[in-house]
Amino acid sequence: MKLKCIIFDVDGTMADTERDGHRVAFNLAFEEKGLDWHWDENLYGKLLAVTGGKERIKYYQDEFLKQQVLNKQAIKDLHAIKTKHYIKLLETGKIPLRKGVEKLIKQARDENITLAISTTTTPINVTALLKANLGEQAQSLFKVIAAGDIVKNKKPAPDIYLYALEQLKIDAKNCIAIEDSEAGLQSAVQAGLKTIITTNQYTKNQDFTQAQQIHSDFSRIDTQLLKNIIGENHV
Ligand code: XBP
Ligand code: MG
Repeated sequence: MKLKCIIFDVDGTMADTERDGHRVAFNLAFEEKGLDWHWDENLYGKLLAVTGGKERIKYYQDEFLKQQVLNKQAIKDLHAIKTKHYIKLLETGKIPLRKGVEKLIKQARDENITLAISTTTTPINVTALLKANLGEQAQSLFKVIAAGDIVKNKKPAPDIYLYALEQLKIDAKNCIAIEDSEAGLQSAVQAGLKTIITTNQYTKNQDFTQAQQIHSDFSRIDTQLLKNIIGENHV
């Protein structure tokens, strides 16, 4: 089976965005809105059980505050402020790509392997992260960027991967997903994708039984390794 496409998750996989990016931006938005909420690193780890920023705010209200401080529209407004702060953090160069990601992107391009993105985060967050780290044209390196509210159900539902595959018009058997979290793994596997995991501090103890391989960084991940997983050159 030929490796035709690599589909990257973004948060936690391409970059360690959660603790020093999204979390910080949420707290800045709470401050700007005059809310006395603060998500410390430990609490944020628990909140990551729910993907999607708006969904995460709702989960915090429902399960931790146990009261509805904000309605749906107020959550949407607060989340827009959070996105503004997150983009600012990216633009000041505070969030680098994980070591090895750029090298893998370049290697895949050289070998004509298509690149795509499948993420829960807001689309502008993805383009800003790519631009800040790979330059103005970075977006064009990826054939498909599937992100955010474009599908109804976020990870662990398979919807965003299924959407990406539909846009790519490449069979799932010819693609490999790279994820960092259990929710992301479930999403990719349910969409029929072989998946490898690169863990981070928040996800290292999650259940990755369904993954092809688990890595703690990108040092051993290259196109040859991905081809071996897909079974390229095997009969
Ligand atoms: C990423 C997320 C996102 C970000 C916040 O999950 O869960 O919710 O934390 O992004 P994944 P927004 O890596 O599995 O895609 O606030 O833009 O939703
Ligand atoms: Mg992730």
